[in-house]
Amino acid sequence: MKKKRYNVAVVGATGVVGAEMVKVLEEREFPIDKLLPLASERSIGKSVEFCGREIDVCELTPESFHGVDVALFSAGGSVSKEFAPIAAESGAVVVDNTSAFRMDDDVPLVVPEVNPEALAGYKARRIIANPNCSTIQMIVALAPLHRRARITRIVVSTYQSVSGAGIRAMEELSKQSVALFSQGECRIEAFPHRIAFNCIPHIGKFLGDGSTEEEMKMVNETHKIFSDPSIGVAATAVRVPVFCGHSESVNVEFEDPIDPEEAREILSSAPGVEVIDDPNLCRYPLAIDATGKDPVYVGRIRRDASVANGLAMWIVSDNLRKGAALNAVQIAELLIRDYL
Ligand code: L14
Repeated sequence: MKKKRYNVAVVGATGVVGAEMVKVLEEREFPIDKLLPLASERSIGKSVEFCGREIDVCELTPESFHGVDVALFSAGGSVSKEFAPIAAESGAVVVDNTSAFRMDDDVPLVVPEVNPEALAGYKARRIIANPNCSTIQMIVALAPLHRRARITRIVVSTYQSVSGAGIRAMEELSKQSVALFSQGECRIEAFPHRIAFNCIPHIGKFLGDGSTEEEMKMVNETHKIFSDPSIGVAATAVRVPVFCGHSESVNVEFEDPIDPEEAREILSSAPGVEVIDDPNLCRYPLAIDATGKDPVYVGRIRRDASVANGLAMWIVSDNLRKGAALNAVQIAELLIRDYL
């Protein structure tokens, strides 16, 4: 018989994404029997608020997962590498928000609006990977256009907020901003350079070829989710002094002709997408408007006349919601609907 309620663990519950996961689970009324917030020893004594109750955070140990049906992980790649297989072994299905397993052939990488069918592959290891925030919002907006006219090449530059890098990174942006206005000391810890009033073209480690990890994630994950490694993807990932919400300038080349009006129409009825595109009224997507919201916002849709079938657009979403917590919870929703 189908279970009606599930025991759900959130690993990294005291982090920025973990807290958002707990919030999204509550908002969407995920059918939870027991919520189990897990974190490292440092967070013991803390609690999370869930459905009007305070729930104590428990220390993550190999024994944490007995009786857990679904485990959402967002405590960093090394924690996932160590504990996700243990959770799976204990009988839970893991939805992992880190990059630990994304490119493993036997782990599905899922964006529910785009490739829900891939979820079936979870049975091999009982692990499902949640893509990178910048990949998710780009692919939610591009998938409906890809279905219509087939994408051959994508050139993307990101304008990524600091919240993806955690609470300390958010505090660093505030503190530096205050310091710069008051001749205080400007400490640099969370990023390689000062982030206040600056743009840093460096997210993740540099790889041997001059690109960064974040950029290569966008390339490789796009290929995997679209099941098409032939799509050209050129990405530049930039950190900007924005607290929440990633923005992306995206130029797309298609096999078949597609004009801006048709793209606008397709995107207007696409799941998870909202078009905001009225330049005459200064209406286009903005990170500050996307914060706390679910959709992927698309605007500035126009022809890219530098190639045969080209479009340019501006894609914005809350990196903590659709880019992380919301997508993970949507995966869990599909999982219980179809498999648990
Ligand atoms: O791949 O630093 O999930 O903003 C998400 C946060 C990569 C880094 C991922 C950041 C990470 C990113």
